Amino acid sequence: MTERISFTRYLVEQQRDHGRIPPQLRLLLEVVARACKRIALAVNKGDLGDVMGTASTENVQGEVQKKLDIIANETLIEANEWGGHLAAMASEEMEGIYLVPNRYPQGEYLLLFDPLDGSSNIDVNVSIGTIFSVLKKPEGHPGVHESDFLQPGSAQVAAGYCIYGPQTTLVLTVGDGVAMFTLDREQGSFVLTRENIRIPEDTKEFAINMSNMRHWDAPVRRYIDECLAGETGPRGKNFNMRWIASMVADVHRILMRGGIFMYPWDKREPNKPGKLRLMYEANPMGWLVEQAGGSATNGCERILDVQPTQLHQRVSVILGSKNEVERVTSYHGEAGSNA
Ligand code: P6P
Repeated sequence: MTERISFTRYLVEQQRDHGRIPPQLRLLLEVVARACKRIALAVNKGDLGDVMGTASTENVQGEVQKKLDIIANETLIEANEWGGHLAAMASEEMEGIYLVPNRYPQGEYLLLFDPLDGSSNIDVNVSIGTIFSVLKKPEGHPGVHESDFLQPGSAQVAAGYCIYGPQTTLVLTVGDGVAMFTLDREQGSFVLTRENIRIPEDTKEFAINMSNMRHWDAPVRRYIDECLAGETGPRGKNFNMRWIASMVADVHRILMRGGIFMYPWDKREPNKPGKLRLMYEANPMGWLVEQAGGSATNGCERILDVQPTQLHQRVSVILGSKNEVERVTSYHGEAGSNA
């Protein structure tokens, strides 16, 4: 039985007893957790607050912003800009990086986030979430530039998400496995409810948007066709399918019971490697999955080894149960296909 300690105590013990995180990173993560609590309050208001529906603006991705996208983004910026832990932030909702204003002390960390992932589900009351990733600012030069963010996922010092679902649950890794914290609304704090999460290496459950099937390349088509063939096919077992269209919710399910999640390259936009963003979706989720014993690739190489060239670059994502991810990746290898 996991001892129900607070998020703060967990971080203090990671700092003091395990030497995993320095004080400044601990304080940063506590600020992010508090911001997620405030976002949860706004999300939970629904139609009772003026938070539903779309704003009259588009984000850098050209996507119409939901009011809650903007609220979540502003909440994370306001919570993090004054603390002295950060040098700058980057968000799916902002084209350029956000430098900590000069009136505040500059810190040594870079925070990246998708403030509200899955926001197409907001108006239909389906789970959504905040995804975050923490990097260290490179030393040796004054100021902060966008290029400082362009580090591979293997350089992350912390990564996690907060899922706003039937429970509000914060999931975190600092490189010592994956821990989950459930928001206790009576005391207003996150409480450790699971740790040392392990993803089963095999699964019978895949997550992919099947409506794109005609656009996939051959290795993905082969893998899904084999799953659909069931116990009489080459896999010798029947598969189930789930697709929530909210990466946070699909990844959370995989952390809880296994599975494979795929958003692969497809020929609709051949020059784009995929839909999902590397820096603040695939990298944090990829590290969490690896820390829980799973795998995360772009079809050809480990997600965390991809060297970023642009802040908002996209990537194909295949992550989850190790043996299934390796199978799909081997099919790509056989086909010599692009990622
Ligand atoms: P589709 C949400 O917009 C998102 O970025 C991920 O959270 C999710 O997995 C994916 O896109 C859903 O994409 O094309 O199925 O709507």
